[in-house]
Amino acid sequence: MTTLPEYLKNCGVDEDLSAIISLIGAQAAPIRDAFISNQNYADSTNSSGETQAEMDKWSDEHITNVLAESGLVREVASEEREEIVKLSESAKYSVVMDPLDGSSLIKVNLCVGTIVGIYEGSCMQAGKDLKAAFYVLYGPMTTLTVSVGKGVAIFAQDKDGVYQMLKNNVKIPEGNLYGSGGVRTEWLGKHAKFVNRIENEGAKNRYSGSFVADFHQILQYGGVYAYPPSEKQPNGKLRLVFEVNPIGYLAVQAGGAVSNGTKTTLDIVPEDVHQRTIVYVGSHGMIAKIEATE
Ligand code: AHM
Ligand code: MG
Repeated sequence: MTTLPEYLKNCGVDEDLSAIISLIGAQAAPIRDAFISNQNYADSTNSSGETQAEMDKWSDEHITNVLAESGLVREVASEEREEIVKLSESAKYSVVMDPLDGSSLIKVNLCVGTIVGIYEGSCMQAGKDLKAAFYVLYGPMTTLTVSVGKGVAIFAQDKDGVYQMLKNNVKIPEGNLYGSGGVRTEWLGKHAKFVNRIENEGAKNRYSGSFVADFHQILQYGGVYAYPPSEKQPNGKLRLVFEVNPIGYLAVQAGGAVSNGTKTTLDIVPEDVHQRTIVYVGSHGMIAKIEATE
């Protein structure tokens, strides 16, 4: 079996990038341990105005501290922090992260995860310029799904904490699953028409409320994850930098696509680190259908 460090070496990834991926992957054990004593919501909101779970704050502080100590990271931008944190000025790479995505599901013990993107230079770059993207899923297994621009591979942690390859060259099949955020009665015309069309073509609804877990399913079974606009939230809910770019990059590396309903989100250079975007991510055919919907 190929381990994560072996895979990254075979892909020609440099030592610092490989070390950052492995270091964040290794935080799965302390993050899992922290769930039991951080079950509640905190008395604070994040920069998007959402109530933070204790685990949101815990994972954010924990990963940021580990990256600061490593000396390997120039900047960290986190969904849970207002400002970009400057770490080691001479370091080559910067990290963007949603330290705990799907955190409303912690209390009910459903699958949540950590989403990470890595850039050379600063954090404020278009998703197409990512050097690596990955997510760790805290499910029945701890898995790490990664791309360093050479396709997508999935690893699972063994009993010794080593990430062993489960699958290489993962390709999104066309599939017929869909998951859509928002409230159906608040969906606007284009999204409603799209869902109506794919349901009539046999698409089946599966949505957990954890983007990272819902995407992991789409990655392997095919279909589309969507967080559409509404009157109240014209740009949807998800954040471009921390959520949509890393997942979108992985989708494209798996032969799929990501879009705001009109064009790819990977070309957008962020103006605000917390900006939101409408997102459709998944199989090529599904993304072509939303883009073709008026
Ligand atoms: P989070 O990063 O605070 O967990 O928020 C993002 C989450 C996504 O994981 C998920 O797809 C979405 O919000 C669920 O939102 P909703 O409850 O509106 O369906
Ligand atoms: Mg999130």
